[in-house]
Amino acid sequence: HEKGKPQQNQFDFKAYMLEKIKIVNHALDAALPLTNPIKIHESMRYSLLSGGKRICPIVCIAACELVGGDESAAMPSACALEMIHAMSLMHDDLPCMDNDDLRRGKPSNHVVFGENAAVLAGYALLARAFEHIATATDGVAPAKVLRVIGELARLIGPEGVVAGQVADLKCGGRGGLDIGLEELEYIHLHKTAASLEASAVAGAILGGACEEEIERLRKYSRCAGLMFQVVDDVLDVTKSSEELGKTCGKDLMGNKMTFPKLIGVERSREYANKLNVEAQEQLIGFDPDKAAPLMALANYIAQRQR
Ligand code: GRG
Repeated sequence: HEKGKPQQNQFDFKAYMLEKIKIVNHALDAALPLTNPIKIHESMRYSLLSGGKRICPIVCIAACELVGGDESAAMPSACALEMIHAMSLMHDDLPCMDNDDLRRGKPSNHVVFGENAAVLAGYALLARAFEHIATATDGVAPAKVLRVIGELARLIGPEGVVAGQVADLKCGGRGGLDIGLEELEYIHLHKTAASLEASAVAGAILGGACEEEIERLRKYSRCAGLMFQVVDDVLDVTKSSEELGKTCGKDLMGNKMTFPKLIGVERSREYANKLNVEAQEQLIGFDPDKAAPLMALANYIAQRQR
């Protein structure tokens, strides 16, 4: 390959993602068979297997492989992370939370199965996620599996994703427009970045990373997670108004604080770029071939158009 060109330019990110999405989808299907009680399993499978970019599972697997582990060591945790992601989206869509009737272009879980089924299926997915890590992880020292369970529970629990959701609902309740940068970052570091952090840290632990590597991957994922939200906010204001009306009609009313509202579109773009650089800096020192997927993933988050 050409001299002096960064390795990630040669890396076929699209092919990598499509391949990993296929493997993850297959593992998810197998991890949650349709058994009794049928309705609750249908509801769980509806949200788990209805598309999605599978970013958390792929980060988990990529972090594991980056530090020299096998994909198989990370797969049960990768599936668990997607189960948790699916349950958080289901519960987020409920009338008592964000009250969204559409998810991924399809009717939300509670619209199809009813509110009580969506609440129960969410709890069931959360429990199943931890059961799956504990029972399906193979070839990894038990102490590592325990540490993964502890990290994951902490990052999605009352001081993690739940704390982010609480802060988000609280500021939405008072109109949402009187918060500052620090509070907005708090919300997104907890609501969005924490599950990416759990994914990278779990993958690193399962792959046999040393403490320094774990902390680098933690920082990478926090930067990438925050960047995801900054870019999302920028896309919301730059999308054509027609498309905006279709995809996020609620935000059109404007009672939600976003990075562009707080610091403007241009500075939001600069901030996203800064977070991308900071994320990628964490990967310096790793084998560049092995770091290519996470490098490319950060670029993808920075550059995505929808
Ligand atoms: C106990 C985990 C847990 C949650 C309960 C409901 C709730 C508390 C939290 C809501 C968290 C939430 C909805 C965060 C947003 C996460 C996010 C970035 C969603 C969009 O992710 P994408 O774009 O979605 O990766 P796809 O469709 O690609 O999977």
